[in-house]
Amino acid sequence: MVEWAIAATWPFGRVAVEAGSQLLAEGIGVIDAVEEGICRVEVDPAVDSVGVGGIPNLVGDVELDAALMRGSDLAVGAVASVTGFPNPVKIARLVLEKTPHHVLVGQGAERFADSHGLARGPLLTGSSIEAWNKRCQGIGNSSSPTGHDTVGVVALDSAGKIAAGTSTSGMALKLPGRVGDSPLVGAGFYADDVSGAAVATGCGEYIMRGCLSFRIVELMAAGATAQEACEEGLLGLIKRLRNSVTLDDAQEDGKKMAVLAIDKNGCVGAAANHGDFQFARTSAGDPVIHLVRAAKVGLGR
Ligand code: SD4
Repeated sequence: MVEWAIAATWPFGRVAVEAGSQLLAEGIGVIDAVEEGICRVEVDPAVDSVGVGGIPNLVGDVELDAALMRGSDLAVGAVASVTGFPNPVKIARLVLEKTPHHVLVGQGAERFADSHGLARGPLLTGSSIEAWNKRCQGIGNSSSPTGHDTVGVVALDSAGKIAAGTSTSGMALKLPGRVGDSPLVGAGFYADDVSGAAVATGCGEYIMRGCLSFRIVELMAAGATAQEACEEGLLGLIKRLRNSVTLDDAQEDGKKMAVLAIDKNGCVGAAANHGDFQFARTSAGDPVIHLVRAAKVGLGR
């Protein structure tokens, strides 16, 4: 029997790790643990970039992206541009389990969620409306697409099964219908029991150009540790894009990227092109929730 382990992006991922680890400790399957962990973050109105209280798009609607991937058979469920549902990851789970498809968007996803009786609920909160107004006026945060964080969760259960999941309101002031990396398999997430799982957070437009999560899982498949894979994968993308964009040591929010991975032994790694990325993790062997600052990678120019 392997030892379970779970990790989630950002300090707000602590509640995901808390909830998910309880299930893993009880022997509940990894996809349930990942989904439940993400659900907890989605319904927390204090997290201003995921689910309820998430960042509105350009016209003031909260459009959510979410996904789940099961590493045993590479099955995926994802939704994009969904409004009116506090838990888009629950829709993603239903897509994975109840349809022959992998991705549903917008109204189609919402109708599907209704047909399965998922709860609708308001996403805008007083503070998200206030933040949106300020952004539109260029107060505080600039009117550039700043302000965006994804909850990404990777986990291994005691049966050796791996899963990954994501949920986000995407980039602030995004165009209606804009889809980021978070619901795109291989870009924002990937999971394969044979080698490991990875999730990404940050500028989706750059992350998807490198299929970053898939790349990191492939590096683990080739023998890299989770830490080595995160550093090499992210640095490789930074190098590859350096002629068109400067992603090294990103100071601007809109250029930040970070990755988090778990290998098939439950070892966790992370990397970012800035110094602000922290993640939460715990495991059966060390059942305390640690908040860890990720290694910063860059070209050092
Ligand atoms: C997106 N990657 O929609 C997401 C946003 C994010 O940290 O994670 N920001 O592009």
